[in-house]
Amino acid sequence: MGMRSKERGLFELYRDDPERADALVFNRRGILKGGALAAMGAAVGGAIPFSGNMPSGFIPAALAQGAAAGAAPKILKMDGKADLVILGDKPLVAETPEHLLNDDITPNDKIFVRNNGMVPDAFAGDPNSWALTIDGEVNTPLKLTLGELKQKFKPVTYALQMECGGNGRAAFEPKASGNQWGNGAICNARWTGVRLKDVLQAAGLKPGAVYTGHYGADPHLSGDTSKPALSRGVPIAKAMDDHTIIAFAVNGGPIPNIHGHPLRIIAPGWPGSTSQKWLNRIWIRDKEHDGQGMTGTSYRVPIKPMVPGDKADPKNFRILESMPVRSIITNIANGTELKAGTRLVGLRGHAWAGEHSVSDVQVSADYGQTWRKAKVAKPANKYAWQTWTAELTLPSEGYYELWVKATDSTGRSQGHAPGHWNPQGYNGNAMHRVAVLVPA
Ligand SMILES: Nc1nc2c(c(=O)[nH]1)N[C@H]1C(S)=C(S)[C@@H](COP(=O)(O)O)O[C@H]1N2
Ligand SMILES: [Mo]
Repeated sequence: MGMRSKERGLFELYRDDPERADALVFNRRGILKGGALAAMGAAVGGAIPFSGNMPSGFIPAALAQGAAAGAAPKILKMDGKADLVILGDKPLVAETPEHLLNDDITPNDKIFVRNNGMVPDAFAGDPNSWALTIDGEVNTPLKLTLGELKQKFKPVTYALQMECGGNGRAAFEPKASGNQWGNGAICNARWTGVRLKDVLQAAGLKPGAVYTGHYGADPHLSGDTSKPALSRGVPIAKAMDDHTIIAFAVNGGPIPNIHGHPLRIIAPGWPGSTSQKWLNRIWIRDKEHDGQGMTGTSYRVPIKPMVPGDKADPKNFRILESMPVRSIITNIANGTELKAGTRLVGLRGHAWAGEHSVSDVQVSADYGQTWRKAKVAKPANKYAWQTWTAELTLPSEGYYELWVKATDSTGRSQGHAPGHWNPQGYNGNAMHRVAVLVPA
């Protein structure tokens, strides 16, 4: 980690007052100033061969992410979990740094953690005795134990993305409220369960069925047991998708308690909040569900562009459904010092696009002046992320940023800053940037 804390001053200035840092470093036409170029080079730990391509207002990845002196990330210490970065303790929220997501199938220890309430005590009974109620707009309300679910319905196993609605939020400027996720609120594990569709067909949907409402056993943060910590849902069409499942296993074993043991929904490609953990009730609604997390501007995005920083009028918002296209570099950590003399860099990572597939991935080492196409693999199944590989050539020693951007099957891509600012920072899919240093 040779490029950390080379010069504390500029690190801290970029962290605390990026605008002033920018004014100090760039001149009014947005070109790096001579003395400042040297200062920035010192701050990032090496000369910057492609500094001429850096746009004004640009915060180098080495300074924008990772820990500056005195702000070391808090690492989750939990049995069965890798070194995730804690974003909040109450409720417990922890991000998987991008470079820990290199596996094609995310192992349990690397699944990010997002809670809205308290983590319930692990269910002490026989998991097969856990009960799930299906009621509301159905002909036959059902109360099924997990054992009965397994007996009555066909099990399916898929690799499925599960991504928090706020993934990428940290890139918004001005800051959006909520957990300041980098790009690590994503996992692609192999989930086993039964199709929600099969269970809803067994209950028989009434013609008035419009939306699902999900409930789990986790207590509200306030301790008030009459309030659910979170209760979101999906339109019936999404509930009837073959890949929306009620999962009782992940990666071949029971779901760990922190991830919703013994039963949860996985509604892939949609905000993770629709994937209810510790699931004990699905209420079929005759209107859009209005549970905890469904109203106001929660998990909602503006229907027309907002002035960044403006106050929101919930009237102009719609529910966030498909997650946006995103790509990450997973084989090199941000802030890596490569071997002296390195010129050819092999890159690898994943890309995904909510309801859509990824049609193109490109990488750049010169701040987006030139791009190289990556090889993109097909997904294991619909809603699995896609693994990509690429190579980049570096002309000399110095400080570089490796950038990646993906384009989805509808032509949407990623900018180097998140567009369409919104107060809670959804749909922020800025390119992932990884700073590397090639020492002299
Ligand atoms: N019961 C319950 N389910 C929940 C949540 C919660 O707080 N309570 N958080 C949701 C959110 S916002 C996300 S992103 C995912 C995270 O799942 P994970 O912690 O297994 O990664 O769970 C969802 N399901
Ligand atoms: Mo989330």
